[in-house]
Amino acid sequence: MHSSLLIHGSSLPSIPWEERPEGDSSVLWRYSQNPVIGRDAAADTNSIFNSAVVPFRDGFAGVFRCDDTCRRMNIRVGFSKDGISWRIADSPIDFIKASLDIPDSEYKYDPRVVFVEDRYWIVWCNGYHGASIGMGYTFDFETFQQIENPLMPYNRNGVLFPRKIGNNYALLSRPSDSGHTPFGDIFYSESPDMTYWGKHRHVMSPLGSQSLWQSTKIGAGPAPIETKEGWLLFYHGVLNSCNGFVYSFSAALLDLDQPWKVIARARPYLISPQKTYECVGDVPNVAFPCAALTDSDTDRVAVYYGCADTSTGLVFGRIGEIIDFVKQNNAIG
Ligand code: BMA
Repeated sequence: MHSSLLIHGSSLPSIPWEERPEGDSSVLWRYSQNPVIGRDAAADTNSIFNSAVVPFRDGFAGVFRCDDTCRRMNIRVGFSKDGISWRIADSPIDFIKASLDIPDSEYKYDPRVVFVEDRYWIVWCNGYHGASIGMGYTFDFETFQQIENPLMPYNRNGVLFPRKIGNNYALLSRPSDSGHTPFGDIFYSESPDMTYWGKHRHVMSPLGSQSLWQSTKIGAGPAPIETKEGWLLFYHGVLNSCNGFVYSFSAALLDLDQPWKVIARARPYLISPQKTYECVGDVPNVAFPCAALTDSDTDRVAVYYGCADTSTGLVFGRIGEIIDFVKQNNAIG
Protein backbone atom coordinates (compact mmCIF):
# COMPACT_ATOMS: atom_id res chain seq x y z
CA MET A 1 0.00 0.00 0.00
CA HIS A 2 1.33 3.46 -0.80
CA SER A 3 2.17 5.69 2.11
CA SER A 4 -0.74 7.33 3.78
CA LEU A 5 -2.20 10.60 2.63
CA LEU A 6 -3.20 11.51 6.14
CA ILE A 7 -1.14 14.14 7.85
CA HIS A 8 -2.31 13.86 11.44
CA GLY A 9 -4.11 10.57 11.08
CA SER A 10 -2.97 7.73 13.23
CA SER A 11 -2.63 4.07 12.71
CA LEU A 12 -5.75 1.99 13.42
CA PRO A 13 -5.02 -1.66 12.60
CA SER A 14 -8.37 -2.68 14.10
CA ILE A 15 -10.42 -0.53 11.70
CA PRO A 16 -13.51 -2.48 10.62
CA TRP A 17 -12.80 -3.66 7.10
CA GLU A 18 -13.90 -5.82 4.23
CA GLU A 19 -12.20 -5.77 0.81
CA ARG A 20 -14.02 -4.41 -2.20
CA PRO A 21 -16.06 -7.26 -3.71
CA GLU A 22 -14.63 -8.82 -6.85
CA GLY A 23 -15.91 -7.09 -9.96
CA ASP A 24 -17.16 -4.05 -8.01
CA SER A 25 -15.64 -0.77 -9.17
CA SER A 26 -17.44 1.47 -6.66
CA VAL A 27 -15.24 3.99 -4.86
CA LEU A 28 -17.13 3.22 -1.64
CA TRP A 29 -18.53 -0.26 -1.11
CA ARG A 30 -21.02 -1.49 1.45
CA TYR A 31 -20.30 -3.93 4.26
CA SER A 32 -21.83 -7.26 3.29
CA GLN A 33 -23.52 -7.62 6.69
CA ASN A 34 -25.22 -4.21 6.73
CA PRO A 35 -26.90 -2.87 8.68
CA VAL A 36 -24.38 -3.19 11.50
CA ILE A 37 -26.75 -1.80 14.11
CA GLY A 38 -30.40 -2.76 13.87
CA ARG A 39 -33.22 -0.56 15.03
CA ASP A 40 -33.84 -2.47 18.25
CA ALA A 41 -30.24 -3.13 19.33
CA ALA A 42 -30.83 -1.45 22.73
CA ALA A 43 -33.69 -1.24 25.22
CA ASP A 44 -36.83 0.58 24.04
CA THR A 45 -35.36 1.81 20.77
CA ASN A 46 -37.50 2.49 17.74
CA SER A 47 -34.40 3.20 15.64
CA ILE A 48 -30.61 3.68 15.91
CA PHE A 49 -29.06 5.73 13.13
CA ASN A 50 -27.07 8.89 12.24
CA SER A 51 -24.50 7.97 14.87
CA ALA A 52 -20.87 8.75 15.66
CA VAL A 53 -18.00 6.42 16.55
CA VAL A 54 -14.33 6.95 17.42
CA PRO A 55 -11.37 4.76 18.40
CA PHE A 56 -11.32 4.48 22.21
CA ARG A 57 -8.86 2.59 24.42
CA ASP A 58 -8.42 -0.88 22.90
CA GLY A 59 -11.64 -0.68 20.88
CA PHE A 60 -14.26 1.87 19.92
CA ALA A 61 -16.81 4.11 21.61
CA GLY A 62 -19.67 6.02 20.13
CA VAL A 63 -22.61 8.30 20.64
CA PHE A 64 -25.74 6.97 18.99
CA ARG A 65 -28.95 8.59 17.93
CA CYS A 66 -31.59 6.42 19.53
CA ASP A 67 -35.21 7.36 19.00
CA ASP A 68 -37.22 5.50 21.64
CA THR A 69 -40.55 3.76 21.36
CA CYS A 70 -42.27 7.04 22.25
CA ARG A 71 -40.35 8.42 19.23
CA ARG A 72 -38.39 10.77 21.51
CA MET A 73 -35.04 11.69 19.94
CA ASN A 74 -32.00 11.36 22.18
CA ILE A 75 -28.39 10.19 22.20
CA ARG A 76 -26.84 7.22 24.04
CA VAL A 77 -23.32 5.96 24.58
CA GLY A 78 -22.07 2.65 23.18
CA PHE A 79 -18.92 0.53 23.10
CA SER A 80 -17.45 -2.04 20.76
CA LYS A 81 -14.32 -4.15 20.48
CA ASP A 82 -14.39 -4.38 16.68
CA GLY A 83 -16.52 -1.45 15.48
CA ILE A 84 -19.14 -3.86 14.19
CA SER A 85 -20.77 -5.42 17.20
CA TRP A 86 -22.02 -2.74 19.62
CA ARG A 87 -23.29 -2.57 23.18
CA ILE A 88 -25.51 0.49 23.38
CA ALA A 89 -26.78 1.92 26.65
CA ASP A 90 -30.38 1.40 27.68
CA SER A 91 -30.96 5.08 28.41
CA PRO A 92 -29.82 8.47 27.09
CA ILE A 93 -26.60 10.20 28.14
CA ASP A 94 -27.13 12.26 31.28
CA PHE A 95 -25.10 15.39 30.59
CA ILE A 96 -23.78 17.48 33.48
CA LYS A 97 -24.22 21.14 32.65
CA ALA A 98 -20.97 23.05 32.73
CA SER A 99 -22.89 25.97 34.23
CA LEU A 100 -26.30 26.09 35.82
CA ASP A 101 -27.89 28.43 33.31
CA ILE A 102 -27.26 26.27 30.25
CA PRO A 103 -30.73 25.69 28.82
CA ASP A 104 -32.31 22.24 28.87
CA SER A 105 -32.35 20.31 25.61
CA GLU A 106 -35.83 19.57 24.33
CA TYR A 107 -34.29 16.75 22.31
CA LYS A 108 -30.94 15.64 20.92
CA TYR A 109 -30.16 13.96 17.60
CA ASP A 110 -27.58 13.37 14.85
CA PRO A 111 -24.42 13.42 17.04
CA ARG A 112 -20.88 13.82 15.75
CA VAL A 113 -17.86 12.94 17.92
CA VAL A 114 -14.30 14.09 17.35
CA PHE A 115 -11.17 14.05 19.49
CA VAL A 116 -9.65 17.53 19.74
CA GLU A 117 -6.54 18.11 21.85
CA ASP A 118 -7.37 16.32 25.09
CA ARG A 119 -11.00 15.17 24.95
CA TYR A 120 -13.83 13.84 22.84
CA TRP A 121 -16.16 16.60 21.70
CA ILE A 122 -19.76 15.82 20.92
CA VAL A 123 -21.88 18.07 18.71
CA TRP A 124 -25.54 17.33 18.02
CA CYS A 125 -28.76 18.85 16.82
CA ASN A 126 -30.21 20.29 20.01
CA GLY A 127 -33.83 21.18 20.63
CA TYR A 128 -33.79 24.78 21.84
CA HIS A 129 -36.75 26.75 20.48
CA GLY A 130 -36.40 24.63 17.37
CA ALA A 131 -33.41 22.90 15.83
CA SER A 132 -30.14 24.28 17.18
CA ILE A 133 -26.59 23.01 17.68
CA GLY A 134 -25.66 21.48 21.04
CA MET A 135 -22.15 20.84 22.29
CA GLY A 136 -20.45 18.86 25.05
CA TYR A 137 -17.44 16.74 25.83
CA THR A 138 -16.21 13.66 27.61
CA PHE A 139 -12.82 12.27 28.54
CA ASP A 140 -13.95 8.73 29.25
CA PHE A 141 -17.44 8.14 27.78
CA GLU A 142 -18.72 7.80 31.32
CA THR A 143 -19.15 11.41 32.42
CA PHE A 144 -20.38 13.95 29.90
CA GLN A 145 -20.43 17.76 30.20
CA GLN A 146 -22.75 20.00 28.21
CA ILE A 147 -21.56 23.52 27.36
CA GLU A 148 -23.29 26.49 25.76
CA ASN A 149 -25.00 26.09 22.40
CA PRO A 150 -22.44 27.45 19.94
CA LEU A 151 -24.87 29.03 17.49
CA MET A 152 -28.36 30.49 17.47
CA PRO A 153 -31.31 28.48 16.16
CA TYR A 154 -32.14 27.33 13.60
CA ASN A 155 -29.24 25.15 12.65
CA ARG A 156 -28.30 21.51 12.06
CA ASN A 157 -25.26 19.41 11.15
CA GLY A 158 -22.69 20.96 13.46
CA VAL A 159 -19.33 19.31 12.76
CA LEU A 160 -16.07 20.21 14.52
CA PHE A 161 -12.66 20.03 12.88
CA PRO A 162 -10.21 17.70 14.67
CA ARG A 163 -7.70 20.49 15.28
CA LYS A 164 -7.55 24.26 15.52
CA ILE A 165 -7.32 26.29 12.34
CA GLY A 166 -4.76 28.96 13.21
CA ASN A 167 -5.51 29.79 16.82
CA ASN A 168 -9.18 28.89 16.80
CA TYR A 169 -11.45 25.87 16.98
CA ALA A 170 -13.45 25.46 13.80
CA LEU A 171 -17.00 24.29 13.16
CA LEU A 172 -19.11 23.59 10.10
CA SER A 173 -22.87 24.00 10.32
CA ARG A 174 -25.98 24.29 8.19
CA PRO A 175 -28.37 27.11 9.09
CA SER A 176 -31.94 25.89 8.59
CA ASP A 177 -35.55 26.52 9.51
CA SER A 178 -37.54 24.84 12.26
CA GLY A 179 -39.18 22.38 9.86
CA HIS A 180 -37.83 19.99 7.27
CA THR A 181 -35.88 22.81 5.61
CA PRO A 182 -36.12 22.93 1.81
CA PHE A 183 -32.78 24.78 1.50
CA GLY A 184 -29.36 24.75 3.08
CA ASP A 185 -25.70 25.71 2.61
CA ILE A 186 -22.66 24.70 4.66
CA PHE A 187 -21.05 27.51 6.69
CA TYR A 188 -17.81 27.71 8.70
CA SER A 189 -17.28 29.42 12.08
CA GLU A 190 -14.35 29.85 14.48
CA SER A 191 -14.00 30.18 18.23
CA PRO A 192 -11.06 30.79 20.59
CA ASP A 193 -12.77 28.96 23.47
CA MET A 194 -15.60 26.69 22.15
CA THR A 195 -18.12 29.20 23.53
CA TYR A 196 -17.98 32.38 21.48
CA TRP A 197 -18.21 31.73 17.74
CA GLY A 198 -17.61 34.16 14.88
CA LYS A 199 -15.68 34.65 11.64
CA HIS A 200 -18.61 33.04 9.83
CA ARG A 201 -17.81 32.08 6.25
CA HIS A 202 -19.83 30.49 3.48
CA VAL A 203 -18.40 27.15 2.32
CA MET A 204 -20.72 25.71 -0.29
CA SER A 205 -24.28 25.65 -1.62
CA PRO A 206 -26.47 23.00 -3.20
CA LEU A 207 -25.82 22.44 -6.90
CA GLY A 208 -28.37 22.70 -9.66
CA SER A 209 -29.44 20.49 -12.50
CA GLN A 210 -25.90 19.14 -13.12
CA SER A 211 -25.91 17.37 -9.77
CA LEU A 212 -29.50 16.82 -8.72
CA TRP A 213 -28.74 14.54 -5.78
CA GLN A 214 -27.41 17.66 -4.00
CA SER A 215 -29.81 20.24 -5.44
CA THR A 216 -32.04 21.00 -2.41
CA LYS A 217 -29.66 21.20 0.57
CA ILE A 218 -26.33 19.89 1.78
CA GLY A 219 -24.78 19.29 5.21
CA ALA A 220 -21.42 18.20 6.61
CA GLY A 221 -21.15 14.55 7.63
CA PRO A 222 -18.24 13.15 9.69
CA ALA A 223 -15.49 15.40 11.07
CA PRO A 224 -13.24 16.50 8.18
CA ILE A 225 -10.27 14.18 7.56
CA GLU A 226 -6.88 15.88 7.19
CA THR A 227 -5.01 14.81 4.06
CA LYS A 228 -2.06 16.20 2.14
CA GLU A 229 -4.49 17.50 -0.47
CA GLY A 230 -6.87 19.28 1.90
CA TRP A 231 -9.62 18.45 4.35
CA LEU A 232 -11.61 15.54 2.99
CA LEU A 233 -15.24 16.20 3.84
CA PHE A 234 -17.97 13.63 3.36
CA TYR A 235 -21.26 15.51 3.12
CA HIS A 236 -24.87 14.65 2.45
CA GLY A 237 -26.99 16.17 -0.26
CA VAL A 238 -30.73 16.13 -0.77
CA LEU A 239 -32.91 15.82 -3.85
CA ASN A 240 -36.58 16.77 -3.66
CA SER A 241 -38.42 14.02 -5.53
CA CYS A 242 -42.14 13.49 -6.17
CA ASN A 243 -41.94 11.09 -3.25
CA GLY A 244 -40.14 13.42 -0.79
CA PHE A 245 -36.52 14.09 0.11
CA VAL A 246 -33.79 11.65 -0.97
CA TYR A 247 -30.50 11.77 1.02
CA SER A 248 -27.25 10.67 -0.66
CA PHE A 249 -23.64 11.49 0.11
CA SER A 250 -20.35 12.27 -1.55
CA ALA A 251 -17.14 14.16 -0.76
CA ALA A 252 -15.31 17.47 -1.17
CA LEU A 253 -11.81 18.79 -0.50
CA LEU A 254 -11.43 21.98 1.56
CA ASP A 255 -8.32 24.15 1.86
CA LEU A 256 -6.22 23.15 4.88
CA ASP A 257 -5.61 26.69 6.16
CA GLN A 258 -8.81 28.36 4.97
CA PRO A 259 -11.36 25.53 5.04
CA TRP A 260 -14.19 27.73 3.75
CA LYS A 261 -12.41 27.57 0.37
CA VAL A 262 -13.50 24.53 -1.60
CA ILE A 263 -10.70 22.99 -3.67
CA ALA A 264 -12.85 20.38 -5.38
CA ARG A 265 -16.26 18.82 -4.98
CA ALA A 266 -17.61 15.69 -6.59
CA ARG A 267 -20.49 16.03 -9.01
CA PRO A 268 -21.71 12.40 -8.66
CA TYR A 269 -22.75 10.85 -5.36
CA LEU A 270 -20.64 8.15 -3.75
CA ILE A 271 -23.57 6.43 -2.05
CA SER A 272 -27.26 6.91 -2.74
CA PRO A 273 -30.07 4.94 -1.10
CA GLN A 274 -30.39 1.80 -3.18
CA LYS A 275 -30.39 -1.16 -0.81
CA THR A 276 -33.63 -2.20 0.86
CA TYR A 277 -32.38 -1.11 4.31
CA GLU A 278 -31.64 2.38 2.90
CA CYS A 279 -34.94 2.66 1.02
CA VAL A 280 -37.37 1.12 3.50
CA GLY A 281 -37.73 2.37 7.06
CA ASP A 282 -39.16 5.22 9.07
CA VAL A 283 -37.95 7.77 6.50
CA PRO A 284 -37.42 6.03 3.15
CA ASN A 285 -34.44 6.78 0.91
CA VAL A 286 -31.90 8.17 3.37
CA ALA A 287 -28.13 7.52 3.47
CA PHE A 288 -26.77 9.97 6.07
CA PRO A 289 -23.07 9.80 7.10
CA CYS A 290 -22.02 10.96 10.59
CA ALA A 291 -18.70 9.25 11.38
CA ALA A 292 -15.54 7.98 9.70
CA LEU A 293 -12.65 5.89 11.02
CA THR A 294 -9.32 6.04 9.21
CA ASP A 295 -6.12 4.04 9.28
CA SER A 296 -3.07 5.99 8.15
CA ASP A 297 -1.03 2.82 7.52
CA THR A 298 -3.36 1.40 4.91
CA ASP A 299 -5.27 4.51 3.72
CA ARG A 300 -8.51 2.77 4.69
CA VAL A 301 -11.64 4.61 5.71
CA ALA A 302 -14.84 3.16 7.19
CA VAL A 303 -17.87 5.46 7.12
CA TYR A 304 -20.89 4.93 9.39
CA TYR A 305 -24.17 6.20 8.00
CA GLY A 306 -27.81 6.23 8.97
CA CYS A 307 -30.05 4.07 6.79
CA ALA A 308 -33.66 5.21 6.22
CA ASP A 309 -33.66 6.88 9.65
CA THR A 310 -33.88 3.36 11.09
CA SER A 311 -30.56 1.51 11.30
CA THR A 312 -26.82 2.10 10.91
CA GLY A 313 -24.71 0.91 7.98
CA LEU A 314 -21.03 0.86 7.12
CA VAL A 315 -19.19 1.52 3.86
CA PHE A 316 -15.49 1.17 3.11
CA GLY A 317 -13.04 2.94 0.84
CA ARG A 318 -9.49 4.19 0.43
CA ILE A 319 -8.68 7.84 1.09
CA GLY A 320 -6.43 8.21 -1.96
CA GLU A 321 -9.08 6.76 -4.29
CA ILE A 322 -11.76 9.03 -2.85
CA ILE A 323 -9.54 12.10 -3.32
CA ASP A 324 -8.90 11.05 -6.94
CA PHE A 325 -12.64 10.61 -7.46
CA VAL A 326 -13.37 14.10 -6.09
CA LYS A 327 -10.69 15.70 -8.26
CA GLN A 328 -11.60 13.80 -11.41
CA ASN A 329 -15.29 14.56 -11.00
CA ASN A 330 -14.92 18.11 -9.74
CA ALA A 331 -18.13 20.12 -10.11
CA ILE A 332 -16.51 23.51 -9.58
CA GLY A 333 -13.73 25.62 -11.07
C1 BMA B 1 -32.94 15.54 8.69
C2 BMA B 1 -32.59 15.03 10.06
C3 BMA B 1 -31.84 13.73 9.91
C4 BMA B 1 -32.62 12.76 9.04
C5 BMA B 1 -33.02 13.41 7.75
C6 BMA B 1 -33.87 12.50 6.91
O1 BMA B 1 -33.67 16.72 8.78
O2 BMA B 1 -33.76 14.81 10.81
O3 BMA B 1 -31.73 13.18 11.17
O4 BMA B 1 -31.80 11.65 8.74
O5 BMA B 1 -33.72 14.59 8.02
O6 BMA B 1 -35.08 12.23 7.55
